[in-house]
Amino acid sequence: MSTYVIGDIQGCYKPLRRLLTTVDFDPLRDRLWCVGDLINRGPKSLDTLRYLRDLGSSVTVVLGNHDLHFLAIYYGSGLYRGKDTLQELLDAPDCEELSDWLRHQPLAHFDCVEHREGHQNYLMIHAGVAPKWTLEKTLELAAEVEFTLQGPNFREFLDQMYGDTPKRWKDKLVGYERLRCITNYLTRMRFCDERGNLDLQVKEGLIAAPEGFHPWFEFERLTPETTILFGHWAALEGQTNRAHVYAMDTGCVWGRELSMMRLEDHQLFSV
Ligand SMILES: [Mn+2]
Repeated sequence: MSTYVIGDIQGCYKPLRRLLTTVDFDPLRDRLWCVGDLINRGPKSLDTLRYLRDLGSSVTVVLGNHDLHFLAIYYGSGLYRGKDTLQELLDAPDCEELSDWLRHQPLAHFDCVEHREGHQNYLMIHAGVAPKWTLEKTLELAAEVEFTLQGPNFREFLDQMYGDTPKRWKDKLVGYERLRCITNYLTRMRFCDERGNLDLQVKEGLIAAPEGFHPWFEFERLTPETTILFGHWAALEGQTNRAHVYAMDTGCVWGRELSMMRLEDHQLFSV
């Protein structure tokens, strides 16, 4: 059995299938972890979502900003944007089932994987974790959003989800401001400052850091006990310059590569 973590697929169904073929991926034996942004911007969101859903218990997904954006559109609160490529999915006869499956996926996933030299803990999130969050806190806060997204008020949450404020995490935040803030850290963050103030505008690589801001992973406190797997930031081109922090988005949807890492030996594969 092998466990593979794959970068942002964004509807790039053919590269996904090609990459899985190169490692002879077998859903009866192997596991596939997806860092989120399964769909949108690429050409085949419907095929991608059907395929991943049909992998059943052999797939583990965390939700990305594009996945949440799709849910907001489908359930009526999000506006379809010019660059979105979700129409085929929205028109599909099984869109309801696929949306329901997506809505029940987590925003953070923690697990232990056996290596040749023992075992390693992994945390997978789409974007990042706030500076002062511990592992336990990250999982608890993610669960608050998951609980809402899977509960009776999920439409109201999707309505309230958009927005760049609050700029910074505070334990005393309540209601939808609290849930929006958690969601922004876990699914949208690239740069923040040491107090956790978010910059949600800059999308380029490390040299584009606004004054006083740094990549979020310069502040994280989870490594080396836990290895972090994330996507969302294609401009990093897979490089974080930090041990135990793996940037899996290598910009397949922008004509670059789809990347995957085998967790048992950290071997990389890409198409
Ligand atoms: Mn993203």
